[in-house]
Amino acid sequence: MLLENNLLAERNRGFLEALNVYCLNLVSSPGSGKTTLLEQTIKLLKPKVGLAVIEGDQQSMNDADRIAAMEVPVVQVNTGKGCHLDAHMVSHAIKKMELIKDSILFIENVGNLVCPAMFDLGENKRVVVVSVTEGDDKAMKYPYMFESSHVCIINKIDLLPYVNFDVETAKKHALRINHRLEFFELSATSTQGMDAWVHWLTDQCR
Ligand SMILES: Nc1nc2c(ncn2[C@@H]2O[C@H](COP(=O)(O)OP(=O)(O)OP(=O)(O)O)[C@@H](O)[C@H]2O)c(=O)[nH]1
Ligand SMILES: [Mg+2]
Repeated sequence: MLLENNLLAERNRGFLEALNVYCLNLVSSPGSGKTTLLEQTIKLLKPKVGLAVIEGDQQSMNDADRIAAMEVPVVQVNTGKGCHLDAHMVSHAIKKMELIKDSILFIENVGNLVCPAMFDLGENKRVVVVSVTEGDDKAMKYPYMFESSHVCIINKIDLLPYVNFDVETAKKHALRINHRLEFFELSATSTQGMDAWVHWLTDQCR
């Protein structure tokens, strides 16, 4: 089953590469701010580059409605009892959405720090979002997600004065699992730190 997923993921990767679409897979526990981060990223990037989004949730159209409100093409995938997106679901979604050349495709995975780690979707980079309300020990407890990610966003830094979260400790744990991780510390609601993230994104798809 994983082998079949990985073969399909490679096909997705080829399909996207042919269109020069840069694809990011956003993973995190529920509520760490993936959709809010996407909304803010869209605000900053939409004038400069074509964007599209695939939303993964067990149920509801909530996140797709939020993205559609920003006039960005979006497909909602509901996984039902499933706890992650897989390459097959993404393959269907990308064929539905008429992606444009030289654009960025964001995939927001189902909120879950465990299962999505195992499933390559054909993305260029995997981005794990951790918010400061979750505790700074997540990388130790859910190592596979951090091991398989390229970027770690520490979100909700506006709440740091109110919670027991040490940014350096969180980074230290994550780097112990994956020393190549790149970090961004930001607040998707106050927009503090968003510039560095958007700058990195623009650089990546150049
Ligand atoms: N204070 C603060 N709240 C935030 C920030 N980012 C997101 N939130 C809030 O966190 C809650 C969850 O945000 P979402 O963007 O829906 O989180 P999500 O990761 O997409 O959630 P799921 O799709 O359910 O996994 C909302 O109430 C957001 O307003 C932030 O940087 N600071
Ligand atoms: Mg969401």
